[in-house]
Amino acid sequence: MTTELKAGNEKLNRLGLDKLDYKGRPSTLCSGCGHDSITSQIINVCWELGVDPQHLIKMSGIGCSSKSPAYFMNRAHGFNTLHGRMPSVTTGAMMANRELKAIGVSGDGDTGSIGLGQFKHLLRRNVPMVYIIENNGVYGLTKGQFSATADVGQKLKYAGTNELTPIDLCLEAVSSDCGFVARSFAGDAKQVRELLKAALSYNGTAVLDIISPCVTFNNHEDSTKSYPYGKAHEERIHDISFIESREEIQVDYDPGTTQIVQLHDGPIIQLRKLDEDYDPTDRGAAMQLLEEAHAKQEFITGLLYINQTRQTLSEIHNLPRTALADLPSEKLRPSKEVFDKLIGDLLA
Ligand SMILES: Cc1ncc(C[n+]2csc(CCOP(=O)(O)OP(=O)(O)O)c2C)c(N)n1
Ligand code: SF4
Ligand SMILES: [Mg+2]
Repeated sequence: MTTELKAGNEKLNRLGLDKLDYKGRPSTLCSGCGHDSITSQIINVCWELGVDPQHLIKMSGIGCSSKSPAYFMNRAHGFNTLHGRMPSVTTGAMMANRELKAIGVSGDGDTGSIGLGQFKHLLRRNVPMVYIIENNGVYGLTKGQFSATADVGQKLKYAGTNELTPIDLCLEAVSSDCGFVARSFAGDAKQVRELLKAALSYNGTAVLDIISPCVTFNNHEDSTKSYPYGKAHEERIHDISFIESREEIQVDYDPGTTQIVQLHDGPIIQLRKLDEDYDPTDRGAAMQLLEEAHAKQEFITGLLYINQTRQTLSEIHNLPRTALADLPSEKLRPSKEVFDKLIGDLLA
């Protein structure tokens, strides 16, 4: 158990913090917006896992989704960057202090339209962070224009008909060999919660593409990003449970029905197979599943791909555990000899 009772029956997590300590400001989003459901699960999971708010950075771009970090974890640091530029700012922050934990919240426009190049390079670099895309198929903040994930042929009252083929952000992530790729639905609180826990325990970039309906501009029955569509069509490729390493591990093992994935530092993800016989460590299978789902207009959710063999950017560059700001200047600056050699080489 990660929670304990203190006198007065108030629940505290292992840092001695109450769930209220993980909340943010009151949301200003439309009532019923999927983004707020995701925020609630971030609060629940961070409290339950005992994530230290003072070592967490909340990063975002611009959009209704990108406003979400204001609504969770008041005690954490936050940076609302420019539209589509959250990946590069987060890369810089994680290079400066690899001991931080980063949660980025972005939108389908922020990631799939203006920020697609930044997104791909973040994945290529394997910057350690949880990257949440609150995917509603529209630019909610600027009043409902189609985004790059909108379905071809979709009609909206004000935006007209979308003529362009959608970008599948999970497919983009798998093709960049991102080591943790999952899709979920804001209306499926349990799955969002378990995937968030696993993503927070993953060492590298963990992408969660969460279909998060915009109740104001894109919640019609024929939209694949709506509550009615999600509720009627969600097909989970497995049931997922996350088991922390400090808990006693009791796996209900029924051969052929569960798949165990052990993360590097101990925690376990247990996947219970539903109809599909699906192996999330097979990159080709992940791409095929996504292609097939796209062709058949299926809304599949779950952990699509996991690969724990890639080094993170901090590991590749052998960064010190100490934040750069805390290193003494003699460790940050090259010595005179090294500097002279460098200049000499450049002039040669
Ligand atoms: C450089 C730049 N271009 C365009 C905009 C206008 N703009 C603000 S938010 C946004 C789209 C947001 O859509 P999305 O990321 O899907 O977030 P949502 O509001 O749907 O959650 C756009 C185009 C901007 N702020 N900056
Ligand atoms: S406009 Fe859409 S995305 Fe923005 S807060 Fe309202 S429901 Fe949410
Ligand atoms: Mg959007």
